[in-house]
Amino acid sequence: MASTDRKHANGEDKLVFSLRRERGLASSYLYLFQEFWCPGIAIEGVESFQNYFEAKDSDVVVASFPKTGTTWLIALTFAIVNRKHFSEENHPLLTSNPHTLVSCLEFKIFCDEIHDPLLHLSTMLEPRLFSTHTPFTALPKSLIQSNAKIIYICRNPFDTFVSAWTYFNKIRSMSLPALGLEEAFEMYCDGIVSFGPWWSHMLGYWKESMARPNKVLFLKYEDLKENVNFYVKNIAEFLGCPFTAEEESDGEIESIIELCSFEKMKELEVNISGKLDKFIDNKLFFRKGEIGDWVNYFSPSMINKLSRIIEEKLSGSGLSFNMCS
Ligand code: PAP
Repeated sequence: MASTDRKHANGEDKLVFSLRRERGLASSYLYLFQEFWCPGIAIEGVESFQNYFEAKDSDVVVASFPKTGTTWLIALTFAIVNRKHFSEENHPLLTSNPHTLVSCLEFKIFCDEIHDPLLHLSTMLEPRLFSTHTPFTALPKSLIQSNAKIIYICRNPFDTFVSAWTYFNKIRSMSLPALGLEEAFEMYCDGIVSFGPWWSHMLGYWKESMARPNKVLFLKYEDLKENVNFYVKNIAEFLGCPFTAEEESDGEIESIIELCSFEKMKELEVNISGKLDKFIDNKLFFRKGEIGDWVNYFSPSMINKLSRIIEEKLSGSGLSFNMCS
């Protein structure tokens, strides 16, 4: 891999040193790389993903801005796509965290952990499922030009901020002081957050979903919460594997919803005591799973400020959010 010959600790190299950088919520630095704020440890992974990933038409990629519902959506997608292969009693989602079953392209596949990513990719069974936080504009050409499907999830920016602030403070490097709510909020409002700005991230996928609805399915966390049954069918249809009348009458949709529900996943032993990649406790992916928890954190001035930014950044796009349940 071309990037391996310029590897340094923390993923930093010559290219990285030339980039503008700011402190991240969880890492020493976020770098302004290809017009988004990339964590130092992900730059090599994103570059290798861009340079070496060869999409197959059957691929399915779940894309998201961090903390918007990735874990839930990859669980649902995995369960929908593989529903013929596993029974309810011995389903892999009962013993594995969804992030272990559906690997992140820039953090897992194209990073040091997998010795030969291309060999690994070539041996994966089809359809291959992946996740990514990479913005649409930075995706590899091969993924954009192929018939591979992308399912994107986003979430109202208020809850996304609270989820990110609580999560990143827990996984932050111990050498970094915790960021207070106000300080983190200012960074978020400036778009300085992993894979941000968040408005560009969602608008990139939103516009593509409008232009190519068969390529990108754009979902919102709040809509899934309101009517997950509808969206499970929607995802299956989008992926070309709709539920048959028999599957529907056998309660297959309800079983998938139950298996992937916040309450069920949070109580699984693997998600109570397991770890992802030695460093991150699986339990950190399951906090409250609610719409509107932001009301417990936001002051009136924060509400005003973020509302104004949402209005300014999303106006005219047709994209809007339900902020409370
Ligand atoms: P990631 O980007 O690190 O993968 P992601 O899964 O996108 O995180 O977001 C985590 C949020 O989804 C958490 O929200 P909270 O902090 O407001 O609670 C988490 O609780 C929520 N979540 C995780 N799994 C589910 C699920 N099965 N159903 C609903 N929400 C979920």
